[in-house]
Amino acid sequence: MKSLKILIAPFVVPALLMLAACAPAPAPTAAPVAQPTAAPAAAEPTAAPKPEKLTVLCTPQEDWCQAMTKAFEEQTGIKTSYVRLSSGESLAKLRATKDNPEFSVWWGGPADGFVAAAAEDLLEPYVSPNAADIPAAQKDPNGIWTGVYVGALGFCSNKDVLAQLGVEKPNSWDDLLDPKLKGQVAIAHPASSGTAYTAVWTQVTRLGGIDQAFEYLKQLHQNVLQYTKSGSAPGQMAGRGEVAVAVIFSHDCVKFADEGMTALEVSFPEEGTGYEIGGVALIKNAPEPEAAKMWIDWVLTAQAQEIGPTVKSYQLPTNPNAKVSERSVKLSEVKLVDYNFDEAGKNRKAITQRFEDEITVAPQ
Ligand code: S7P
Repeated sequence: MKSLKILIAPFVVPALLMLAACAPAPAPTAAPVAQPTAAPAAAEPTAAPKPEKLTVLCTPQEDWCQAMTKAFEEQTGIKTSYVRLSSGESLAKLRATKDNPEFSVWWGGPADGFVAAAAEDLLEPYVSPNAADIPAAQKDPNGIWTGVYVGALGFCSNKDVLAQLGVEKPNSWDDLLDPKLKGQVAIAHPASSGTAYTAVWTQVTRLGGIDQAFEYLKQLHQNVLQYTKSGSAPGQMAGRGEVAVAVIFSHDCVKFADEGMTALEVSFPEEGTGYEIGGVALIKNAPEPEAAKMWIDWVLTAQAQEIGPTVKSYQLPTNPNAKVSERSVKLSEVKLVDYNFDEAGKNRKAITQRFEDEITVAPQ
């Protein structure tokens, strides 16, 4: 029987280690909302009118999107609405509405999705003054995207189902290939889901190439019951006992367990796992650019980054002054692969197409 091992990360970037080790910040009492700094080149001496509304493209969990937009609206008076879409869906939406964008800012989802969007000229660089607080490894130096949270990918298992199957909690990527787990693994489709794409790029990184990753994914396909649209949905399937193991971000598994799916437990692969830097970015030709910049300034503050745990979203904050929930999985406690967000983002289109062509159509 394998035991769960929590290993010290040899590859995690020093800035991430610093993040995990940071001390709790003082309570964020009445922190002022940062104001956008970049004045137009030929600014008139009169003050610009206050933005009235903002539409956010929101990728994390629905309740976090709600809590964030509500808090921003209360603090700024800007009428703020959102639409929740998965990462790949967000990319497709931005692509389809490129000439007439519906959204001004994209908040949440792994950074490689933002890299992919930038490669298609869908984003507008914006270096927030508050980005100075965010570690260099967690932001694009040119302000294409800035990190707002981080979290590790993991296995989210239903211990009752595992017990019925006579299978131990998985501690390795190869454990997911156990024939006893046929039809018992769920993961999202990487074309729609940033979570699933993180899982795919993790294979590329740990196995040393795209072809090798597809070899593994073909084997895994034999045990996969379903590729869902949303990245966290497999965790809920495991929570309901529909499958034994879900491959999702570990913080989503903790959230579902805290919300009542008490048979769920998190484990990590000993070989190393991938992680995300959740990003925020200004959308090119945004209809509400000033409000979008105010949103970006605000989501980088410690105060805004402490809202997540109030709705059981336990991603780690990127602002070192934000308090870290004791329910958060610290990256320093997990063995991570050397995840290259730029490379992952640049390869996203080709890899997701190949996944569609080679994996989803393959017999089981
Ligand atoms: O649920 C929160 C979270 O896991 O969702 C984001 C995720 O990538 C979006 O969902 P998709 O996988 O469906 O794209 C993560 O950034 C975030 O931590």
